Amino acid sequence: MKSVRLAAIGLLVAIFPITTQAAPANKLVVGFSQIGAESAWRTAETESILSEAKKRGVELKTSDAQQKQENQIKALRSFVAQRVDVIILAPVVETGWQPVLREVKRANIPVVLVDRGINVPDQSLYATLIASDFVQEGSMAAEWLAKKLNGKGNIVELQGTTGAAPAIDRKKGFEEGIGKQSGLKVIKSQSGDFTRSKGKEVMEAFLKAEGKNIQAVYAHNDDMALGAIQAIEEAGFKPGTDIIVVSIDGVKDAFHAMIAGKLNCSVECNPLLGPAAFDAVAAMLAGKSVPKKTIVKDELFDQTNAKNVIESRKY
Ligand code: GYE
Repeated sequence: MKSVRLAAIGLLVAIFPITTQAAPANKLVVGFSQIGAESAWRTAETESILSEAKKRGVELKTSDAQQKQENQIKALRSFVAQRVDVIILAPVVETGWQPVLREVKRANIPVVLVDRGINVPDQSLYATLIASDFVQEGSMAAEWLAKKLNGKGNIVELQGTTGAAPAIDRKKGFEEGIGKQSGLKVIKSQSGDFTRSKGKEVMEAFLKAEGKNIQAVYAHNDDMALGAIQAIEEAGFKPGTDIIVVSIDGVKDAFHAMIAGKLNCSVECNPLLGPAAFDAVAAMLAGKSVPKKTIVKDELFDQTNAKNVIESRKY
């Protein structure tokens, strides 16, 4: 992919490098504020947006916020200053967006939210949200685990980034799911920030504190589960057997871990949002109305079907 670095917008660029896919003048210009590169899911989403922009001949300005909302706010302001036509925003957390989105609205730039939702009293501050149903993902994981444990056991939970929609909703959906089973208890719950290294670190602490008391791990994403699997092995237990491991995303490495017997189940969360995001952009620019929310459908995979579907997985 050909990308050139914008040179002339001073300090903002120095701190938050914005890369641009070159395109002829008068082409559509879209600003994409991405959260970071914390997980394999995130990388797949970025690639999907980049390749779809390229395919459609859209000039894309991309900014990586390194998991920090303040960086995303600065990126949005720089997109306004550069007068982009549309902004695609993957918001790291749910709250705190109202002031900057007001500025974006005043500049008449429509906002397409991808993958995570936000909490704003004024719904007119964004045009549309394209995302999975995270509450449902959490309850799918809970139902699967409840069955596996016959409704009895101690669970430790690795939460996603604090304040992020998928962390809040996957916790909620899981609690609702196991709530019905009185023998299931979440004995520890902490954020692993959706990363492999943090997932490992938090799991090490859980194992130190609870050891053999832990029957299962519920991780809000595959990367944290893969980190936890390492911690479990290093502590001398067998992941997938001594401790059941359930997570969300359905990335390739999760399929490899299921086939290896170390991960038990992964609820899919589709990151390939580029086509839907740019369909929404095109519809809006053509003056058509877009739905306020488009829910991406997800499936569940476990050790019984991982082998049969791994070849067909696209991320
Ligand atoms: O599950 C996780 C990522 O926002 C749905 O963010 C996304 C989540 C995804 O880092 O792996």
